[in-house]
Amino acid sequence: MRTLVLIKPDGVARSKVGEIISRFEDKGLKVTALKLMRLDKDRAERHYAVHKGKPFYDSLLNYITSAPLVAIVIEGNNCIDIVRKLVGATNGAKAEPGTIRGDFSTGIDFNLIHASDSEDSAKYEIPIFFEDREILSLERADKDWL
Ligand code: FUP
Repeated sequence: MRTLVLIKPDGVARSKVGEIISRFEDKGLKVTALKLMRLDKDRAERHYAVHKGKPFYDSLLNYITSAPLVAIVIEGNNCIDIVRKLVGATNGAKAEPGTIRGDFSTGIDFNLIHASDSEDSAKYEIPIFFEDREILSLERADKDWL
């Protein structure tokens, strides 16, 4: 199973890339693709197509394209649910302490991170950021313990 994680422009600008990736690695998940990139408007519109027409859509697009982000493919058992739990509630003010948003965000406008919410979403979102050949097949050295 795969999921897409984005460390959004605030997470990159606030130098939280290492800490955020560590949370997924510490949990026992695998990073199988990783890219620092500036998202163009076309890809941002595809990624957030489900939110088109909503009041926050334009500001969301501005935010996600405003500066570099880090796109990551994560793999592992139940990775979609596990990653969503580690990320926390959408609004950082409501997210539990110990989650990424709960620890680093105070609101909904800048909430540091995106994570696919279902297998269908992951299958839709991953190709927006990565070609198949950019997602590597690799094993963790500690795989027998995870
Ligand atoms: P999440 O799955 O937790 O990332 O949240 P959503 O897919 O519902 O929303 C995507 C992004 O839209 C959020 F990260 C922030 C933004 N958003 C708002 O700005 N206002 C809202 O009311 C809902 C979402």
